[in-house]
Amino acid sequence: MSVDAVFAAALDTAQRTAAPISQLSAADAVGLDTAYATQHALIARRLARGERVAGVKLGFTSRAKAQQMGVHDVILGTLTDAMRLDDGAVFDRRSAIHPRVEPEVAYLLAADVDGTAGDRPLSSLVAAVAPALEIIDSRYRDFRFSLADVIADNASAAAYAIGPWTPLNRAGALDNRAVRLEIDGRTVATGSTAAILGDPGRAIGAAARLAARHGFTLRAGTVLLAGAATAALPLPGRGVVDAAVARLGRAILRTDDGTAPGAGEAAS
Ligand code: 0L1
Ligand code: MG
Repeated sequence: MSVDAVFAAALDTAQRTAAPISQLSAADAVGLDTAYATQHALIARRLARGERVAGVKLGFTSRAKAQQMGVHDVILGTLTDAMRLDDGAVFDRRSAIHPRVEPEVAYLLAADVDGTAGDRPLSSLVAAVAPALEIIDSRYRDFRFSLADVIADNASAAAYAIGPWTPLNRAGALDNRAVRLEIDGRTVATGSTAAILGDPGRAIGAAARLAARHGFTLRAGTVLLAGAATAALPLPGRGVVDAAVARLGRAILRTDDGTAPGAGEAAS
């Protein structure tokens, strides 16, 4: 078996059993080409089980997060239909290792996007925009990884929910919208869409560039998660998570870890 197939099998098992593994790069020097080849092999395993590609996601789009991780470029991951939660649906916390949640902006692609997208107007590439929530879950122990590790691990993608779509021509400028993340009605993080590459519209060109370089295909009708507008926060065992983007709306998901409501709370 090739090295990417071996890594992909280990990551696949870690995701399916919610059991963390050691970093790949601890055992081997992994380059970016091998990392993306591993991600493609990992997704091929999911497609062989009947999942379908639903889009892509960008990671490390905020300067603060990129600096924190010591990286200088964004990364691309693959979304499948099995990761998609209906707006307001329940995510089974037990299916993940140490999930975190972050508020995002999602784009619905209006056209197939290739490496020239950075030179084309956004209006020719995007049909609609929406608030979104992404659940990330590193398959590596303690959420620790190198850049190659996290690319191989599909940019930590676990699940996502998308709120109501607004046609792009009615959405207005998106470069500095207030974003609020709430858990059980309490604001736990605030930020701005400006944290996403300075303007989330730049996500299309960035995704197109990485897609052309690393063998992804961005199809009309699929989704791009542009990146996080705040830091990612630990996903509670039970609760309601809400991402609000000013004048765009909210995306909502619920979590459940199988415990009875109120379990673990101090008796009053
Ligand atoms: O969606 C993201 O920004 C996550 C990218 C991977 C890094 C991480 O797991 O924090
Ligand atoms: Mg994200």
